[in-house]
Amino acid sequence: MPQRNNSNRNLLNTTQKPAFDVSDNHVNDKHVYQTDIAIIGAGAIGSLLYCQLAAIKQPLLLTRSRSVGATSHDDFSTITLETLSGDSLHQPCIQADINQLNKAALANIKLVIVCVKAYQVTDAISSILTLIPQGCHILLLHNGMGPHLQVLALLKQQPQLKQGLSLGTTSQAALKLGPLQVRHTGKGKSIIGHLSGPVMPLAIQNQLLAAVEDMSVVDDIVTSLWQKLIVNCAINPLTALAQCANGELAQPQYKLQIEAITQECIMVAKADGVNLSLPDSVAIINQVIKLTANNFSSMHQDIHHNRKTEIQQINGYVVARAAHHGLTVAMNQSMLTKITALESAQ
Ligand code: KPL
Repeated sequence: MPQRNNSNRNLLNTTQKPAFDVSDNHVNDKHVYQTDIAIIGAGAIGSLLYCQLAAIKQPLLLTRSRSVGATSHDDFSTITLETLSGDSLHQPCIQADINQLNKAALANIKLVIVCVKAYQVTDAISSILTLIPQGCHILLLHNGMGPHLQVLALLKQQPQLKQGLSLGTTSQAALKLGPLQVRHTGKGKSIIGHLSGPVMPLAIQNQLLAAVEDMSVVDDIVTSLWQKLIVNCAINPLTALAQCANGELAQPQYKLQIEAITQECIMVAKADGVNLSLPDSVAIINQVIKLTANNFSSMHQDIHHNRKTEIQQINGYVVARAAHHGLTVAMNQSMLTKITALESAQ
């Protein structure tokens, strides 16, 4: 069991300036959050990022209902992070229900980090778009690809909002232990990069880079996301179908399937203008299999817990882009069909 360390890190007991400048408990025009970064989504990665940012500057956690740990009249609660070394860090958590917010409350927000599941991104953006201030930057951080195209279309409809869009991905691993309790289970690189509109304000970007260990900015985020997508296209459905940990895919019987999935992805990426190498991609997949040997992929866990998976934004994205270019991707199609069948059987 990780050692508990409740003594000196409970920031709720400090005299820190509150990040919320009102005294009553109802969201109305007088409420203005004094934070400049908001995170949408209190899943494992959203909660982990929240804690990592909170160590530097108080962010705001936006969810669809404050049932994630707070009572309906309680915007202030505590979020607990179990660190890689087993310590428990307790930090103040300021959260709000997206459905109860108004524009004034978010007037100071300069960056919204969207950490919901890939299939929830468009809805989350639609809910928040009219609430965030003009020029507020949006960073999408989710598995798979595709939602960025819908978000780009939404932003195009409202050019007067001047919202910049960045994309990112993280290989940090985390496990949600409870409503406001998360365990950091693995180190990993995180990357972000600009996609459209005004760039992320430098001061905000620097806060993010300072808060998240091993996070960097890349010039060509779409290529990096394709590279990550290929890893997910191979590992996620195969582990979900075989109900195994990632390490099991090192067995020789998976070699041909992994290569076939990868080869198709590379063909489609190329048609999309992204050049990736087959040997390099297979080597990266094998490295991830080795490094995360004891982990269960997110799709394995989703199937295991009878949850909707991100198959449409993983192999489904490759199938959709292949169809767009008139290409055939039998292996990715087969993964999509099999996982969709598993989901509907649930
Ligand atoms: O991102 C992942 C996932 O599980 O979704 C991998 C890289 C496959 C690690 O488990």
